[in-house]
Amino acid sequence: MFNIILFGPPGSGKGTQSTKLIGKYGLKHLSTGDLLRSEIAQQTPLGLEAKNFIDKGQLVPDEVVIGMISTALETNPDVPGFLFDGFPRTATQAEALDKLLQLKKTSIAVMLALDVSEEELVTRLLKRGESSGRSDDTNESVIRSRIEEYETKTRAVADYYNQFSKVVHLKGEGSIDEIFNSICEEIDKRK
Ligand code: B4P
Repeated sequence: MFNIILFGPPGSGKGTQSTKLIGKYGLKHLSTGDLLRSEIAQQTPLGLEAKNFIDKGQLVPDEVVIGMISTALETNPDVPGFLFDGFPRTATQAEALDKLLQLKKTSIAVMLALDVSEEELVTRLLKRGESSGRSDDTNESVIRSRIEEYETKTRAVADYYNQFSKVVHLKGEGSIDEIFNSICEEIDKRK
């Protein structure tokens, strides 16, 4: 199995690049953002709980997202590998993921971190908010809260994987294809 994490602040292009990467490498895409939005759309108890956090620009509690990922790993036993997008977002989630992957006798090959300036992130997310209908993209103060959550809680995930020399930083500004090519170069070195 070949597993990668696509990492970066909100709006850094994780979702955009993931769509292209699964097409090329056949990995199973696990986006906690997409899974949570699907729970919200179906108005499940989990979705109703998650919505309260997402609408404020806050992270959803660790136990909720770890449970969702655990189920997704169990229900996809025969895939060539996973592409984790937007997960893990806290050090607790990173430790839980390592344990879950150990049970499957596999691990993370590399964490690819997209670096983008804060002003560019805000511009991209407000632009997406014009058409996406996403409650967390339309209000600048909610977007700033999401970036703050990233700075205070999510950056620690890079420190966690740095201990194992698994982090590669890539420029997340430029054309979508330029960024895609630089991600593929890093994956191809390791496959
Ligand atoms: P996510 O769904 O993960 O959303 P994101 O971080 O906003 O998006 P991403 O980085 O994928 O941006 P995209 O490619 O779409 O999370 C949403 C919320 O869910 C979180 O705030 C949190 O509340 C909750 N959540 C999710 N996972 C969680 C977890 N593990 N733990 C706790 N809570 C969790 O790109 C954004 C925009 O930029 C798009 O419009 C795109 O077209 C544009 N763009 C992309 N690349 C570009 C480029 N190169 N140039 C110009 N524009 C570009």
